[in-house]
Amino acid sequence: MRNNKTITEVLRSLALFLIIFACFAGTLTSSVSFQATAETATARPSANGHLHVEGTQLVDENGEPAVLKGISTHGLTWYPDFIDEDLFLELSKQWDCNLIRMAAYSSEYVKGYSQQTMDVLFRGIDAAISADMYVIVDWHTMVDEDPNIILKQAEEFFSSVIERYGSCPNIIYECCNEPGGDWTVIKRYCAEIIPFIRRMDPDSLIIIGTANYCQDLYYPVLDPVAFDNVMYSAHFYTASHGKELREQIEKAIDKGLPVFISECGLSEASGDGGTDFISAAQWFTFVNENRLSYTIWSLSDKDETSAFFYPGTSAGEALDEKNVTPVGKWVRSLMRGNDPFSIIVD
Ligand code: IDC
Repeated sequence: MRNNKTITEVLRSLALFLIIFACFAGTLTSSVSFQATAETATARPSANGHLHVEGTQLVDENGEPAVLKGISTHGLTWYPDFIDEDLFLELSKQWDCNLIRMAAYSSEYVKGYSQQTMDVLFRGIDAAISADMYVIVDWHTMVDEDPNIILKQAEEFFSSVIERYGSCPNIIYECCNEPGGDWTVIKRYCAEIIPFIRRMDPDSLIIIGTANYCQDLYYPVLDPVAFDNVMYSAHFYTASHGKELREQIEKAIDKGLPVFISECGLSEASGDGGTDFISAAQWFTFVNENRLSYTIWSLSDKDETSAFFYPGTSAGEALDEKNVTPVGKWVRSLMRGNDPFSIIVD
């Protein structure tokens, strides 16, 4: 028994070493591999490699359009059990997700939970890599935080990731989620953090959080950052936001702004309250028509409407039918490529 455990531990360490080595060598081979099809226009790191931005479109290593669709975790230190290798593999294979976003709350990191944050984050990145998914490393600042004030911690956070994974094609950086302050404040932060990341990972794709809960794209349209290969985030919650925000996003894209829906939800903006699946169908029809990439909140069993699993669900049983909430079922159907207006959940 003891010997078996030791052998498993050795094999696990060896596997991790190989993954990290492959990332550094730029020849990642994951335990599963998928081929993107024209119908879904999705992308997989093993087939499509490093992504970058051309005009307003995300494209793969060969310049072909790439669409990422996936799931956002809840706070990494609050729901660590769902950061699980087997679960990620199932989400990748059974739910057809090619993206997972790791929400590392900066408030937790600065409050003394930096080690816990990094442990769970690394476990999640490893799991995403072995499931052949792209992974967003999200420095999850909130609207009441000026990201400039915690710049040093942000630098420490991103450099730990890059030191470990190098220039891994799976990894996308979200330099801030829903930052506090107006666009001038956010732009000042970008002027520091983007060159910092790029010094270590020059070709990296970076998502920038915009003002007012990522619902204010006009300022970046008028006054974009001075770096290429960046996308600006827009966030929506289907029971709170509608046509007005869609029109704003569409106008921003028309004006040449590359937009990434780094977070959205099927509840009210609080993460709880009612659901609105008609609005969800309208939103995701819009998202698909514009070939936007997105993640949906949240991979958790928190007692709130936006969660995919009922309270008390364990990671091992998360995808069992009885544990998946109506929001989780809707998301699963969407991921599998169904027309948003055809999705009916009980
Ligand atoms: C919410 C969670 C909720 C938690 C709260 C505060 O759903 O359980 O108590 O954060 O930490 C966002 C944020 C995201 C929010 C989510 C729902 O990026 O952190 O999560 N939301 O309110 N922007 C718009 C909505």
